[in-house]
Amino acid sequence: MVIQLNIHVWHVIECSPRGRSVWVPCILFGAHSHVNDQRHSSCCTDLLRGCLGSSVTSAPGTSGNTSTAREDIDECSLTASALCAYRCINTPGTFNCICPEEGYVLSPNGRNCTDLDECALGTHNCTSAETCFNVQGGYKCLSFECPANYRRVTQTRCERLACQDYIECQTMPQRISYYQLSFPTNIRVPANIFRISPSPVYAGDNILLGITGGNQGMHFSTRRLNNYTSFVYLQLPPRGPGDFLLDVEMTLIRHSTATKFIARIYVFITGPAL
Ligand SMILES: [Ca+2]
Repeated sequence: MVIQLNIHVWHVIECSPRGRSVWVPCILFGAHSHVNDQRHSSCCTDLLRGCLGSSVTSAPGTSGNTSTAREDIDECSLTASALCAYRCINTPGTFNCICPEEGYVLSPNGRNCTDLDECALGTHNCTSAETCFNVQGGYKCLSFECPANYRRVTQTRCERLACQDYIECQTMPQRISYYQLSFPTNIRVPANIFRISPSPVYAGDNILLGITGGNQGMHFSTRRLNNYTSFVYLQLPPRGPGDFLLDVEMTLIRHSTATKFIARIYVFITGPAL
């Protein structure tokens, strides 16, 4: 038997191997909503009639009761959390998923929202002196500044020009490097987010790592893997989306000489994927 759902009813009941029934959107079965799988047909017939009542019709050419009733079902209220990743809009006879007005486009499955990469699309408004960095639901315009007595060697790296004496050479970072990363608020903690190690590594190298700025709320900390490898990690779950610019200082002790390096890490915590 082929059961055809009335086109105004966008749900079908799926019969699981254990005999339980669950609501699933008809879209999973295609636009025509045919339930022609033998796995479904035997047990779903009665369930469909029982739950959807007069809205179920039999396909032409098959036996069965036929009704022309057209009662709208508010799919959004029935399964509000399951149908749409962001927001469900009920309409007569069906429903639509929508996405936030900016930063997303509806995914091909009609339920999820895909982030727009404004940097790749060229729809950002960053200046020519800034670098565009794509994040979930938006983008960031970043500027990588080199302080006095440093020269820019790449777009994201500054090298110290000179140091006057031994003390200054020990305390003034030799290099300042910029990095950027992003993750959603529902990240599981603790989570390593950044690995730091000298390159290349020599026998006897030892590094000390510390966060010297930007760690509002003490969300981040450092931990050591071995003498020459450490991590910056997220130790507290984010309370919501937020931006950080962490200053992470690495002191490399090599052949009894200490050299400082600074990693400036932009961290963008965004809302969860839609
Ligand atoms: Ca984006």
